[in-house]
Amino acid sequence: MKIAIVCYPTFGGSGVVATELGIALSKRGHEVHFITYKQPVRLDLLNEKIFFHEVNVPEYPLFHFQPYELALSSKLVTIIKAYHIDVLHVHYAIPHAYAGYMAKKMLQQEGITIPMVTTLHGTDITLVGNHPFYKPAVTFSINKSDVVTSVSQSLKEDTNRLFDIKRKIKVIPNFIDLSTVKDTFTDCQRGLMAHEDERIVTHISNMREVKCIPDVIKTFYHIQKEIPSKLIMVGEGPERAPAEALAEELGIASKVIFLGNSNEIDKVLCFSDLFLLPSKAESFGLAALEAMSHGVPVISSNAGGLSEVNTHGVSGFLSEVGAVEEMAKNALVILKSDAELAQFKKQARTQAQHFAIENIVPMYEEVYEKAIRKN
Ligand code: GMT
Repeated sequence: MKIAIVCYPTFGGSGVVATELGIALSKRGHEVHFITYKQPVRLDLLNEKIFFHEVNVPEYPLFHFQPYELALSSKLVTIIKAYHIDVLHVHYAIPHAYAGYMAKKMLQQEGITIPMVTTLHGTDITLVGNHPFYKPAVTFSINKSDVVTSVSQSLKEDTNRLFDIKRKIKVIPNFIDLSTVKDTFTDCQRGLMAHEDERIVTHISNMREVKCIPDVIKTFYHIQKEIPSKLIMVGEGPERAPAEALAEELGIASKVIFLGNSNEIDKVLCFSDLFLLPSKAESFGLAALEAMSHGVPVISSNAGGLSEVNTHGVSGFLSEVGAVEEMAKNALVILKSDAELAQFKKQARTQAQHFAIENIVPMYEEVYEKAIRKN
């Protein structure tokens, strides 16, 4: 098949899933065309099966907001025609499903029909899409998609609760390519981050309000009172500076290391003992799955789809949003002894296998094939 993928090229989970999916599809013989405004961060290989088409939005002083949807839908029309694309897969409803629908309509005028698959990722539904400013357009473009998928059962339920959706939503969970997960790194730099006797606790996110960054710092505050430990914070976002200030205020700044954005999270996860994800909303929690695949147990909230990924008492523990003391208590259960930690690490890795890429990618292939047949 010839598949066009539209996604955000940044560090967010939806872009990561879209990129990994495209790479996996290309390895299975499909031709994949990424269409977005920048080369996706995880897309480091372009070859005869993987193409990248940049959407350019020239600055024009008349526009207070540059019309990205317009540029994207025009680019889609051009690429779909030039490469005879069979199926369009848009990740994240806003504004991709909207632009995709416009492209479909333009192509129809020329006698070309193409099915559009829309994958809902979370904030496009629970936070941004649900805002009255966007809701009518988001509802419309979801209903106009030929197939709608969501990354968890929880997100499917949220979508049906918050929007008037006429389409059946198919759940296709996010996935992980375990073959690329390295158990050992020759250059694993644990020694640069912590002393031999210290546990390493990690958090990775875009540091937005929804991630409850103060709860990460507070949970770690309770942990480090009981056991020698360090907290590694990976990512950038508006909550980073307040988190640095909070660490300072709590007197733990020397134990909290902010690394900024990184393309090498596997190198951080290889020396991590525990992952914290106390978000107040999380459709899936790809970062938690990535941690688990590296054998890092997860202490998370029970928001959204997190309970579909992290199993309480097995791959880690779940608590109510904001229950920082309980999260710290659970963290200490895991971290207190080498034997307990080893057991949870093993269980986390086993749990991650439920989301192995080889089980999930065929589900998308089936969706594409059906959509093309019905087109
Ligand atoms: O978590 C974010 O803020 C980024 C966001 C995105 O759109 O990239 O992540 C969402 O999609 C990921 C991939 O499907 C999910 O793993 C995240 O749970 C989801 N985030 C939220 O629902 C807050």
